[in-house]
Amino acid sequence: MTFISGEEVAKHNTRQDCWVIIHGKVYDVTNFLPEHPGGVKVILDQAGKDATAVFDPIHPRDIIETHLPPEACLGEVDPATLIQTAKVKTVETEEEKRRHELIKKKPALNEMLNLFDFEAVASQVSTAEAWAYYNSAADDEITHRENHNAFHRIWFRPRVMRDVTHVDMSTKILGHYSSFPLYITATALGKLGHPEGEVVLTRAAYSHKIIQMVPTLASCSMDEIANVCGKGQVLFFQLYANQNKDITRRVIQTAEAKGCKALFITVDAPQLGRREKDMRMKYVNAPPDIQDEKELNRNQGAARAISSFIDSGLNWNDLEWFRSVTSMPIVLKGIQTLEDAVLAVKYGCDGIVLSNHGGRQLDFARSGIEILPEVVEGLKKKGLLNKVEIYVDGGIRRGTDIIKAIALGAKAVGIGRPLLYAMSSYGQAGVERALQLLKDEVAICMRLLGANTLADISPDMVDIKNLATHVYTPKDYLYSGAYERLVPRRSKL
Ligand code: 173
Repeated sequence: MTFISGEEVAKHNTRQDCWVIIHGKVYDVTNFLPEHPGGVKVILDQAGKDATAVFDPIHPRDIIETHLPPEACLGEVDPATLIQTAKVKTVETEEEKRRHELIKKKPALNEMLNLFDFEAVASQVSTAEAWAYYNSAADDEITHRENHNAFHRIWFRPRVMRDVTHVDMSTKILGHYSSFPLYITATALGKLGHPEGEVVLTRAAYSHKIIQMVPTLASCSMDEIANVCGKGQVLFFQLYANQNKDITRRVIQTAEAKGCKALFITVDAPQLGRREKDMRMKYVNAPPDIQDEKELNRNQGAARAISSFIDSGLNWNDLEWFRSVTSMPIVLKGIQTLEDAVLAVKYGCDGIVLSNHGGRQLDFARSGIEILPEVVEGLKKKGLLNKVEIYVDGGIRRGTDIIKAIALGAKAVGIGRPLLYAMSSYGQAGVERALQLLKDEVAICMRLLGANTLADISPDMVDIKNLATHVYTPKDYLYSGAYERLVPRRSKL
């Protein structure tokens, strides 16, 4: 292996001649620049430098081997010069200093009593970028808040005088055992929240015997995730279809070969929603030389930076092609109407997720839980209900939320952000505790409802007469913050 000095690397810092250091290796990425899904600019910012810290949270380790020809690796950087780079890096910003103080003061894990506690801690101890990316949602974030609020419009009709000494909350999702009716849904960029990324969730899923859906845009590679799986652990795979069908095929087939048991195709994101918290973060952090309009358009937050590969042409006719490249069951993630639920069944899908992408896509999309009765009733009328499993995600924060979804006909629910918050603030132990808290809440809720098993939780145990009534006008924080009240002028007379 050739050794190259840091000074030498630094000379290759232009669009015509661009080298970067990643994990101690020097790469010539000049020819790759136009192909980078995140755009040229983000790489050019790192030209001639050690890009590892910027690279790691976004990319799985094996992406270099899969995207760059072997000759792009020019050698290893001289370790002596790397030490210098590391020294420069350890200068802490004020923001980081404050964060490290807060980390020292964070409550003990056993003080976390519900998922909101984790969210509160994560908002303090996460890096500004991680918080902006995980917490952000579309436009005025009205759907984001509505996702949880909708559960407040469902009330219980508990049954009493039943022997509830034993409760069994286990179920099967697409035929696979799950200790309770919840799976970890796909969320991108795990390493923003924790240096190890998604494998933290994989390990916690195993210890709780639940299923994890692996995201296309994980920070860990499929290999890294499969390698930490326990015996018999089940993974599903979430797909963002690539405009290049060969890549899509390869991604699906790799997931299947690594043992994933179902393909969840995301159908609600042909274009990424505007997540302004995320976008603003990049604006603040952008170096002064790219704070002009033209460059800013390319620099619209972590999500948009890596989303340009997504196929906005995805349509119902593609389902036949998906069937031809995989034998995994196919589930559409992001169904939001009965009409599309019917089409999903007609096109032979095995499941649907009623989801609005955690409120990150179309603001004013209804919550999954609100759509559930409409879909269940409609499919039942058409004799199609037994053809698909129905899942709901968005806004699940309590055991009672899970039971409400089960009562209304969901097979299971997905959960995303809350576990990222638990992971960002307390690592694997945090995720395990968050899941345990949910399990405890589910058990209590079942007992107090008079249900021994999930099958005993029936639609007549919930009162949904107000579910679809949006009686309260959602608060529009941006509008209210900007609105100037009309103050009548007082006459001086
Ligand atoms: O919600 C998201 O942030 C998301 O799904 C996504 C999509 C494309 C790139 C990065 C994240």
